[in-house]
Amino acid sequence: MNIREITVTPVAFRDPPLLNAAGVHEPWALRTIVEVVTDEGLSGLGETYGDLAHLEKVRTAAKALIGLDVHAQNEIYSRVAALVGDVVSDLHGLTGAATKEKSVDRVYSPFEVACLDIRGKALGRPVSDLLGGAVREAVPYSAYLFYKWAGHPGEADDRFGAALDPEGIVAQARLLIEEYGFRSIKLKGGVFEPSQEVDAILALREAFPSHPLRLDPNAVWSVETSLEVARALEGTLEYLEDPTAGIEDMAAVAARAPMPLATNMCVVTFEHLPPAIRQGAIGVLLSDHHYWGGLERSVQLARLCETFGISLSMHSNSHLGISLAAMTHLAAAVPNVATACDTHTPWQDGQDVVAPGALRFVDGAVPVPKGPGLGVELDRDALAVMHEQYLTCGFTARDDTSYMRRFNPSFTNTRPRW
Ligand code: GKR
Ligand code: MG
Repeated sequence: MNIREITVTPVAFRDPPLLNAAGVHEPWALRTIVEVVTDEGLSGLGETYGDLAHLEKVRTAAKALIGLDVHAQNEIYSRVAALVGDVVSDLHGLTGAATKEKSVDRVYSPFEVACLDIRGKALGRPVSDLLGGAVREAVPYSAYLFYKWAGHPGEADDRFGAALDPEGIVAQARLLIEEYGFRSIKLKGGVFEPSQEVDAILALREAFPSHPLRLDPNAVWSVETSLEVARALEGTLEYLEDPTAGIEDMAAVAARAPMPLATNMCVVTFEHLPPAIRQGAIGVLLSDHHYWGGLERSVQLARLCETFGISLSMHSNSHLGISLAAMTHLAAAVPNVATACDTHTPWQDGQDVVAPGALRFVDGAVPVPKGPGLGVELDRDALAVMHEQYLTCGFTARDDTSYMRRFNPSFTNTRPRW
């Protein structure tokens, strides 16, 4: 089963003004859709980031993989590694430092997922079977709350409305839980004074007494502030995500915080694991196959975490259904995913490149697609529309900070901020 052709299609879709430590989401989110076709006519899908520097690497890699067997993952990885010469970083910095290894893993990931999709189709088995077999029939996700403006400046308000204080956050949680049935809640913090964000968590606790809660300020607090927040939220949080920056400072907080610390920022590639484990910096790793080198490497990561007593959950960025399908197969096949995974799906509000029907939420969980491979099909009309949007939207890289500065010129993306 050799690769005959690879199509790489950048797409853009509408995104609400979600606030975070780096600024605010722009009106368009970007992704890249990868379709691999074999000489036997089987095709597989992958999805990755849409930033131009990354897209160019994906395009270059695609050309270098023609003719390779879809099972030859070591060879595919080496070819990608040979091409991704430099470190490719993103402008927002919300997924931690860029390294050479992470840059290679990010480019490799969509090809690996697409090849697994093909291998599953060839066998007539879901991707979760290729990863060891599903240990759960559905994967629970969390209600991922964001402080947000009512709408993008100059545009009509969106249907989610504003959420700029604890009441707004509780209202947003009610909406998402009502629509999706989520059974745990994550709040993206790092936007307001830490005490306001503590109040929002306490308001959520009161409104949803039995939903596990998490708070993630994307490392904008000092060690001192992190400890103050951790003490104020003792007994309230399932875990505190990336309160502060870097393995050393995370370890300093972890040593005295009453709850486990989680990260998708200080441990983002295999080389970060030894120092983080040595220093006891984290209790939970938020894996993400988009930068951990695909699904099989994420399974290997899960085994390592189990060995070292680190629990697992999953990180997300704005994404579409190919990613959701891949995340679901992965989390279904990894026994030690202990808590609900993150997803941005509700914020895409129905926009997708996959045909409707294969993915749905039942009580906050996505049933693992049963069809062969990823179990999702491309909606080619939707793909064409989203590609056209990419060509006309005027955005080529996610830049939450510059967009925020248009409305608040004194905003800076510095750490620590509090
Ligand atoms: O979408 O604004 C966002 C998030 O802040 C995202 O970019 C982060 O990478 O979800 C992420 C996180 O958990 O840090
Ligand atoms: Mg995070």
